[in-house]
Amino acid sequence: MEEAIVIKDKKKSRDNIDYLNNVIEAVSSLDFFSMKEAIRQAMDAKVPIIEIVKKGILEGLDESGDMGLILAAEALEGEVLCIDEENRVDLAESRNYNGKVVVGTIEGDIHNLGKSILIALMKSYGMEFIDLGTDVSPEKFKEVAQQPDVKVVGISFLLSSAEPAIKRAMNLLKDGELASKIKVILGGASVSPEIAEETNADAYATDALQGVDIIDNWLRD
Ligand code: B12
Repeated sequence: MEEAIVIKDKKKSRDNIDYLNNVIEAVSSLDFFSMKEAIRQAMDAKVPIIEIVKKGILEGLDESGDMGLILAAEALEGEVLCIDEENRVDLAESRNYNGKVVVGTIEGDIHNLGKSILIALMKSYGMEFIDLGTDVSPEKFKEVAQQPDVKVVGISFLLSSAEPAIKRAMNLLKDGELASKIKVILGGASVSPEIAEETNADAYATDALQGVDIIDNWLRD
């Protein structure tokens, strides 16, 4: 408790680098509550989320490995759920996006941490999205993509055994009128240029930072 007060007192004199160093340190320490606190403080100080991810969490992960990665993604997700209009600081001016993004992890796959990071970034950009969760059937992706305001579908894919489901989903999404209404981006550790090409995906990203920039461009077309 006392420590939290000391940290707050120092807040004004620190710049973004100090906040980011705190995030790196917290992630390296594998202490979940320190991670949440460091992420929250950086957000309160209006350090852009994209920087928190890129120059904080991802740097800290170099030292903390898989367990750090799991905890950090969970911590980020928790804090990012609290982002409101005022805290959308990543962009100099607010952008008028035309359309929503649907995101989900493909059927058979329950990994959700990468998707959470993507959502955190989308939220900080002020994008509207529908999160379908994990283990999402190709039919469900199609059903929701048909909603009139949906313009982008993002599919997360970590398990290589889910490849047949990815292909099925892409067949449904790239069929008929739906194909010209929406764009599809594949993401996650199992994505490859070959799969993206073979399935006619509009884009792929193995990194949420690239992914959010691609989506940002599409929603402003
Ligand atoms: C954490 C984890 C788990 C956790 C998941 C917890 C959770 N809530 O998500 C648990 C323990 C549940 C788990 C279970 C399993 N796992 Co696992 N898991 C991992 C691990 C260690 C990290 C994955 C992760 O969260 N990464 C962190 C995030 C931030 O990275 P990311 O997902 O790649 O996302 C980034 C980008 O890819 C991108 N991104 C992700 N999605 C999207 C989507 C879009 C649209 C865009 C644009 C970008 C994007 O943005 C993120 C940030 O840049 C990986 C190994 C590794 N180091 O990658 C294995 C791994 C993915 N798991 C694996 C396996 C095999 C399993 C199990 C089958 C194990 C088992 N025998 O039970 C089960 C499968 C359960 C299932 N049905 O899905 C294998 C997959 C191998 C393969 N190629 O198929 C891996 C690679 C481990 C290994 N080396 O064998 N796992």
